[in-house]
Amino acid sequence: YLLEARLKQALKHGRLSLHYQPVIDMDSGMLTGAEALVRLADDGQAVGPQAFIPVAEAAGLIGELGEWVVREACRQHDAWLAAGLKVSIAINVSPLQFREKGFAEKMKRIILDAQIEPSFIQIEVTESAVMENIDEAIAILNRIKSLGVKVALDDFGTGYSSLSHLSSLPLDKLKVDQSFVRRIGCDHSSQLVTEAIIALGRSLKLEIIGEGIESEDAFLYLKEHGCNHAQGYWLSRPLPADQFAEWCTQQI
Ligand code: G
Ligand code: G
Ligand code: MN
Ligand code: NA
Repeated sequence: YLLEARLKQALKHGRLSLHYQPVIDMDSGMLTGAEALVRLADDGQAVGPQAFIPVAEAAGLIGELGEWVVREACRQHDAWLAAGLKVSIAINVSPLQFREKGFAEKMKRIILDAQIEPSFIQIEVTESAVMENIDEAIAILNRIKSLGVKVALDDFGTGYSSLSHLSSLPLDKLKVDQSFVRRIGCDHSSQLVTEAIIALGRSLKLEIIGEGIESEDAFLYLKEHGCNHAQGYWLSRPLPADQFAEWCTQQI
């Protein structure tokens, strides 16, 4: 399979890169972090992670790819720090990677190697990944949290969370799924779901991130309803590291 061969080559020769999408505090407008999003950086046709992550999973390459992403994010955090820019970085973890034996230990190793402050790293796990086996998920998340790494529940609202399970998960943040946020202003029921998610998250003392914000209207709506952090094309698309740093300096 073509994409699989291409991925293997990219991993072997370091032809992957991370793009970074800013996340800001809704009240102050200050940067609160960046979400790292992996890209294939070879000279083949552009293919996004939506297409190649499932291939990496099926081919047994996701462990290696995921490890590269964590290492690269730590390296970039350190490079920005040296340049006077303190950026928390959120890393997407696929369900398979999350359940791979020794995942938390691997994270620990990488963070120790990189000598960075663990609280500047956050993992994003999807609701469906976590709810599949709740007791196992809680155990893994507790190990991650004990390292000092932050945890966000991604794509919230699309899976099948039971509310009692949600309250038993050791989480820091909740990301409202883009499908609701993008329909703010044109679909009343999406607004109601968004409001309910924010209220639920806040009652569990979680910080709420609204992602997929594509308009000022959506931004203001979320802010008014108690959302804490904002992410989306209206603020910035995911950017290569150098452009991200530039974006940050223009914000000040
Ligand atoms: O920008 P976007 O096209 O980057 O990402 C599409 C999807 O791919 C999203 O669901 C995102 O969570 C996922 N994704 C992006 N980067 C990574 C990564 O490094 N690891 C995993 N597991 N998923 C990622
Ligand atoms: O599944 P996850 O939440 O990790 O998805 C991140 C994906 O969302 C990335 O592909 C990123 O490029 C994309 N994304 C981020 N902001 C927006 C936005 O405002 N609109 C749309 N359509 N996609 C967005
Ligand atoms: Mn994400
Ligand atoms: Na998401």
